[in-house]
Amino acid sequence: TPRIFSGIQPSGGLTLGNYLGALKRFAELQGGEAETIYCIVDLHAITVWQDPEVLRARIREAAAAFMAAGVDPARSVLFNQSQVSAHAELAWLFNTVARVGWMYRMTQFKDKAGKNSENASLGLLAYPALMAADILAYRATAVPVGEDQKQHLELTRDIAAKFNHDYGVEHFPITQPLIEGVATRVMSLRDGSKKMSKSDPSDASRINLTDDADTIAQKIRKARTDADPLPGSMDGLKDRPEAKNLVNIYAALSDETPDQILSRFEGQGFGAFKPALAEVAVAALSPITAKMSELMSDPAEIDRILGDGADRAEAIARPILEETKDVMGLLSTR
Ligand code: AQP
Repeated sequence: TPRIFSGIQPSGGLTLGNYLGALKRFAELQGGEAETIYCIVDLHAITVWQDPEVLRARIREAAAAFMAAGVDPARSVLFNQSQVSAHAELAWLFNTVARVGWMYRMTQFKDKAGKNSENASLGLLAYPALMAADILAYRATAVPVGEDQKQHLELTRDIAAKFNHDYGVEHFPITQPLIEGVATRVMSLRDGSKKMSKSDPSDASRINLTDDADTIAQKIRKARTDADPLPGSMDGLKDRPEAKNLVNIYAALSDETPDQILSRFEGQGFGAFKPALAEVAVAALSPITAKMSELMSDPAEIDRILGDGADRAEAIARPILEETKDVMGLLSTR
């Protein structure tokens, strides 16, 4: 049976990039033929240090963001990774399958570990094996993600293939990435060569899902751009990454194509484009922001929903973990 799995780290407040690259797609994929399973991956978040009180709040805030963006806990399984121990257990098994060299090649490890990689946590290096466990604990067949996660997904496929080969069984599926749409890589508002990121030190680089209308308008007004007028189609934006980014954001938020947007703004400058973009962004995001704050006013209800999701996730993952242990020659749990 087709099954979709994806996750988001509670390593900061969620951004417009997380919304367009992930959450919006998660909601759209519900009600199709595939079962949808969505996870707040807190075990990934702690691969870099998190303040415990802040982390607790961000896990609940992420759950609220999923639901506010349209993920319905009645139609999808929505849960928190550390509450389903099969993820950590399967990750250990995959640590014995994956090779150290595979991990050192990951660009996200290089970026996040920085120059002093000897001092990065072991968890940051092993991150992709845990991600493979997240996905394969459900035998997920497809994973909707932004462009930045493509390399990690290839590693999940490599782990599944090596496991199947080493043990001579067709045990895990070779999962497909779903990287679709014009906003699979939303860029920073301050630097068109960097992706918009929740952990970027500059708050002006991103739009947070908790930003109010004035803040959104102000960040868009101050977004880095060039002085040229807009061309009539995307071909004309090849060497203008900041302009291209803003047009793509507009298109993704209004469910139009970038060329449709440009046909309306051809010949106009950012003085006209930015206020229009701000209006579209506020219209799309303000209902989500409002819904998030409503949901966050009842943390006990969020915990109840996550607890229910964890029970349903566990019911799928536990038997797959037990089968995996059996394949490897480990004795099954009493
Ligand atoms: N800028 C982006 N454009 C499109 N999609 C994006 N995603 C992240 N940034 C963008 C997608 O959001 C999902 C969740 O990502 P994550 O929480 O696993 O962390 P990340 O990919 O490392 O994203 P961040 O926001 O930059 O977090 P930090 O700063 O903690 O590393 C994924 O599907 C991702 O592709």
